[in-house]
Amino acid sequence: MFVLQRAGSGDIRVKSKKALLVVDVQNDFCPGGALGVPAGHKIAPVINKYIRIFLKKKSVIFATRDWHPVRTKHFKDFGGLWPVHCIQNTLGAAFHPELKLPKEAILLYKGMNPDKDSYSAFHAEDESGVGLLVWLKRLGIKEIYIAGLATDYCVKYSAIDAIKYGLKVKILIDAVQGVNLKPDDSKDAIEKITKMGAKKIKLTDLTTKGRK
Ligand code: VGL
Ligand code: ZN
Repeated sequence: MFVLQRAGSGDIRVKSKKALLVVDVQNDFCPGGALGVPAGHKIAPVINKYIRIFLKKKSVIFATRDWHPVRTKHFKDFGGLWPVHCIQNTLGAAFHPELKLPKEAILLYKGMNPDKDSYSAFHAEDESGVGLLVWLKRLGIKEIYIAGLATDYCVKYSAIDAIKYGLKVKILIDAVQGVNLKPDDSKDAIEKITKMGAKKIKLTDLTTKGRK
């Protein structure tokens, strides 16, 4: 067992080679937010169930937040694709109130570079600047379960990177939602990452008796 001591929050007792990655479940990506995904908030209770399963197994849980400065090329006003969203330390950038993250979760931030779009959680880092890949290596994680927002951006690029880095990838199909700038974007994203080797799973695959 690997015990990681953390200042200010729970120690992490990692007994498992599997990790849960909760991507960008933030107010601005939920209905009413600056870039609201229509059913964004509906995945929070489902993710909470996954969180309880992973906690029970002493698996590590990561949660990313899109965390932008006021000026960034990511925003339409400065040449990018998106309306202003997830500005650092605003309510829009806060986790959705229904998401119940445990104190042991490792929080990661991304999108701070004003000159770049960065969607993948592998561009995210913790408050000390330690990135996701370093964390995964430290903890010996071989397999990552991905949930969150948005299917066609951060979830997609995180999955692609995870596969490139040699991890086994599971997409929690009942716990992701997409932006769909084009109507089929999320469907295409899932198709692409499953072709690359990610597997789709849902809650009952983990809770049904007789599982391996
Ligand atoms: C995202 C659009 C803009 C994401 C971030 O995290 O999926 N999408 N910024
Ligand atoms: Zn963003």
